[in-house]
Amino acid sequence: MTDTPRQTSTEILMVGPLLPDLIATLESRYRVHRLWEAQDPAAFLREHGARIRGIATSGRFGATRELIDALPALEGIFSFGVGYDSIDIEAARARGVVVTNTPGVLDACVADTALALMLAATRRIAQADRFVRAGRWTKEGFELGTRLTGKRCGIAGLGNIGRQIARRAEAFDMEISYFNRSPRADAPAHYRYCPDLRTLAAQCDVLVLAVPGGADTRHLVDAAVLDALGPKGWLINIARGTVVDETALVRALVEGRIAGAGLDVFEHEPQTPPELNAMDNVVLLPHIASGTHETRRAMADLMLANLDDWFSEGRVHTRVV
Ligand code: 8YV
Repeated sequence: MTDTPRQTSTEILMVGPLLPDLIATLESRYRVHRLWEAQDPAAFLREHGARIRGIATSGRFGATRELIDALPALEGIFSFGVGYDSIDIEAARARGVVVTNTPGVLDACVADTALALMLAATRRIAQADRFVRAGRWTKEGFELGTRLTGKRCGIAGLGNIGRQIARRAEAFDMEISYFNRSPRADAPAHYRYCPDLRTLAAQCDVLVLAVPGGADTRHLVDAAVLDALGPKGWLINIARGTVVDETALVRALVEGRIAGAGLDVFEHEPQTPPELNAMDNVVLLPHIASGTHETRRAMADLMLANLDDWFSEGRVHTRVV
């Protein structure tokens, strides 16, 4: 993070705690209000809301219409993360408020995590680790896993992250098919396009979700898609919990209608369905796909560049609206 002159008269509202380094940098440059520490957020907004010109937030904390409406001087919402489904984009657009996110810088790490989940689930890596730690190796053999190399990989959402997942899966000799709103002209010719998700699920061994969250993709993966994936199929989700009907997923796993799953995201984070916590064919991560020192730093730098350049020059780098 580079130093810029202190601009402490500009007031920023931070919705929830971002990285400590990022908070420190923002506090050295702006007058930052910590909404999550306010005992009565509504009273806090009534008192300070009229002076706040920027919101600093993330995919986790978002920005509701109610919050946007409570800030009459708001110019911009600066989010730490690529997904903006938790930000009310229509409310921002209606008010002419700029919204920025952090695309590009996290694609590689998120794709790495997708591959880690694919391997961990099919090869039972987390389960094998638990087996050794429990001292069971000295007494019994460990169950065989499923080979990943050479299997068919179906990717829902061939955006920048989906593309990086496909490249990595190809290194495991996997055949690539994808579902997208429309075929991607820039996709390699040997990637097969599937116009509907159920067909893709029926034609792959591992279905990886890399679509954006939000109303358009809510419960895209339902019981019918899971049944198309079938008892030998694996579901990997590094997108958003809302993309999957979690009740249908739990039922499919309990009934053995799919082989297993690798999940970084959930419908009601940080809650995970208790049934899944007890299953060995499921790998559960606490939403860490972009969680490396390098990538989180790059996300913080990009978010700061958007925020600083907006308040000093009236321009941003990665604008959503
Ligand atoms: C972050 C993410 O963990 O970029 C996203 O959309 O979900 C993750 O990279 C998140 O933004 C932090 O809340």
